Amino acid sequence: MSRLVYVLNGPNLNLLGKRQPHIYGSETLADVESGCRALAAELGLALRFLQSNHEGQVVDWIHEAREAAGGIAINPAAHTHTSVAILDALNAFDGPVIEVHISNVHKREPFRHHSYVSLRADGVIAGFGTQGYGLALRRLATLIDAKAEAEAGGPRS
Ligand code: DHK
Repeated sequence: MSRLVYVLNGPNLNLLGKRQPHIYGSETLADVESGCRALAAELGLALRFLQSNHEGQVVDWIHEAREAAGGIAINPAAHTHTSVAILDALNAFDGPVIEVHISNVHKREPFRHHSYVSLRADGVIAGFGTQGYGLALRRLATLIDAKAEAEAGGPRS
């Protein structure tokens, strides 16, 4: 079981720290990436940390993850609420998937309350700010370990 994890970020997250800081906070995406890299090293995970404003690019990265990765953490941003294409791509991925939202989408406009990605996600984190990324990595590490154990025929002694 691969310990490589993809952390995928959708549209406008390149503006993190500058865009609506009262909602998304003041950390930049580069800050989030360096926090994730430090934690991944602690957890024994390798990381591919990516952002795109284009839906098809996110789909292509999920296809790439199918071949290489043990898990995916994804903040699909606005695509959360619209993208059957991203849901279909995630449905073609075998490992654990954790959906991350920086803000509490359920406290916001009604159109943000529905997520296509939640139909596939093994867990959803919302409203924990950028800390949610670290929580997602910890959960992925647990799920990847559990899957590896199950594949090896039970817990190691
Ligand atoms: C980020 C976005 O860009 C929004 O479109 C989502 C999500 C919420 C977040 O909270 O990280 O609705």
